Order: sequence, then C-alpha cells, then structure tokens
Amino acid sequence: MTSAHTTITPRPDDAETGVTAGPVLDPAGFFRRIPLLPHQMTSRRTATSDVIVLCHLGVPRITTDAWRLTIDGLVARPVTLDFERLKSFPKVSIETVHQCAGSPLQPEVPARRISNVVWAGVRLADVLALAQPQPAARFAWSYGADYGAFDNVPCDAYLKDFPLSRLTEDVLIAHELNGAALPPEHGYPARLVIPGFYGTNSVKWLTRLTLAAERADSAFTTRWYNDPELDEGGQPTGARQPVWSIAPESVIVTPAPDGRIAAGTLCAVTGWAWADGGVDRLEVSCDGGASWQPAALEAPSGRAWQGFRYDWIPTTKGPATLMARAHGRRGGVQPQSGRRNAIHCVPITIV
Ligand SMILES: Nc1nc2c(c(=O)[nH]1)N[C@H]1C(S)=C(S)[C@@H](COP(=O)(O)O)O[C@H]1N2
Ligand SMILES: [Mo]
Repeated sequence: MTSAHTTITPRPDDAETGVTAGPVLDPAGFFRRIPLLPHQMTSRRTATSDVIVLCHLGVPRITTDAWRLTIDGLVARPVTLDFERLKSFPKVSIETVHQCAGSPLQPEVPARRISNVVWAGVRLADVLALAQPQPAARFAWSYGADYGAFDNVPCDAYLKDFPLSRLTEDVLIAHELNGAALPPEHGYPARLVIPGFYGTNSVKWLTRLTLAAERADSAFTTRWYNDPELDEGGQPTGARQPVWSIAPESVIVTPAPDGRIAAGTLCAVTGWAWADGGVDRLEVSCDGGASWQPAALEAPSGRAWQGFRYDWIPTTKGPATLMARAHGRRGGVQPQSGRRNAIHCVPITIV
C-alpha cells in the first residue's frame, strides 16, 4: 500500500496476487447512471439524483478518517493532508455545468450527459500553496483512489492531468454537491472540480496531486480523451488535443421530441446553452437547418448554463425539425455532426 492510497479493507485477492491494495470498490468495474434526456432538463439546477454518474473502474468506499491527499512532484515541500485539514480552508461554492464528454471509445458521438449543479469545497490554489509549487511545474497530475481495468486495459489509478495555467480561483477540491456531502459515486469524501472542463478531468476520490513539467502519460490522458485536432475548415491536422475545455453546446428542452404542435399557435423553443467561457449567441432553426433565427439568451453568469427562448408560430402542417446552435464567446460554433457537441435536433409534427 502506498501512502497515497487509503485502505479500508484490502482487496481479498491481495495475499495471492501481491497487487497494490486500494480501498474496497463497491460496485467494482464500470458503473454509470443514465442521465436525464434533454426534454427532462426542466430545472435550472439538476437534482443530485438526476446528476450523471460515470465511474470507469468502480466506486471506492473511503471514510473521511481514512482519506488522505498527498501533494508531491515539483514542489518545495511535499505534504499529506487529512480531511480535517482540508476542511480548515475557506469554504467556497460554485454553480457550474457538469458534462460528461461521452464514451472515450466513441469520442465523436454526442452523449448529452449534462447537468448544472452547485459544488462546495476549498480552492485548489490554496491547498497547493501549502506545498510551494516550483516554477518548473506546468501540469498537475490528479489521481483517484479507484483502480482496476477499463476496456481490458489495467489501471493502477484513474489518472488525469490539467495545465496549471488553468488554475483559476474556481478550481475546487469539492466535498459537497448541491448542499450535501458528496455521495460515494460522486467522489466522497473529496474530488477535483475544474469548471469549464469536461467532467472526465474532475477526478473523484482525489488522493494524490503530482506537479510535473510534462503531461501525464496514462490511459486516461493520452490514450483516451485525446481528440484529433481540427483546423479552421474542420480537417484533422494530425495533432491530438486533450479533452479539457468544453466546446459550445446546447440542448432543446421544449418542445419534447415527437410533440404535436397546432399550426397558428405559439410554440416556445427553449433550452440551455453553455461553453467554457460562456455562450454569446444562440440561434434556432425550425426548418431542419435551412434558416436560423437569433433566440433570446441569458447573459453568462459564472460557470452556469444559460437559458434560451425563441417564440415560434408554425404555419405549415407536417413534420418539422427544430435545431439549436450555440456560438462560444471565445469563438467556435456547434457543428452539424461528427463531434461530441454536434447540434441537437428535435423532430416534431405541426398539425
Ligand atoms: N477517480 C475517477 N474520477 C472520475 C471518473 C472516474 O472514473 N474515476 N470519471 C470521470 C468522468 S468521465 C466524468 S464524466 C465525471 C463524472 O462525475 P460524476 O460521476 O460525479 O457525475 O467524473 C470523472 N472523474
Ligand atoms: Mo465522462
């Protein structure tokens, strides 16, 4: 057992295999919750029971007494904190979009696993300062306490990385979700939260942070969650880019798919839009993408998703396809297809 791993009970096979012990996984292996469908995302804040759950390797069971966080690597003073020390830092909270990038095995497929939640915890920057990072440190490698295999690839830990240039005030070590202690499947007792980055980067059951000059070479950093980079024209450049920043995206909440709308009546096309850095423009199409109209869009507020609304009075009877398209404040627009943030289409019938 390494000091970074806090064991409750060793795995039963440890004696025979000599494998490094970790906390009990319950369940062990891939575990997830199917999230709300877009037309069910009617609340601004997603209830905890409806929040996506994505665990590649299982759910480690760790008590607050057993939990430790080690900070090492390019630091002047490596430290190990317990949960009480963690909680002694000032508590901050943030409302943010929390989005799963989709299956790492099918990175182009839009999964639309999205929620908008409130995390509370401590600022990662405050905690890192304890260890006195060295100037040469450019990346933080973050380790979860879960272990096992994903897609038949053995993993000692769920290991991610992020650039320290992204270490803004709102990057947290969170211990609460929506005003209550983190449920086990969401990372109890403490996890990373990097608002504006896809959920995959927000390591749950956080037990170790290693500062380094280069990216981590782990299955979850360079093998999976590493997209082909596209040029302005959408063609692959040959390079790859980490799945970090959330690209502009939106979902239509009303009307629901397969809805029947009476011609000549008001049809409110509403939904949510978000992007790392916020969305500055949202367009709606009611004719399958042939023409686009600007929708009313809430101004960005912190890291939360932004509501939009377009009032439409359909005139022509028959099938119609509604679409929404978000433009990021930092540039970028949702593509028609072939990317995880592809345009959401809702088929309806005008009667
Ligand atoms: N340790 C660990 N952290 C993890 C994961 C994991 O499998 N292990 N899954 C990641 C992925 S892909 C997502 S989308 C989010 C999901 O967070 P949630 O289950 O709390 O909603 O956690 C991320 N953090
Ligand atoms: Mo994910």
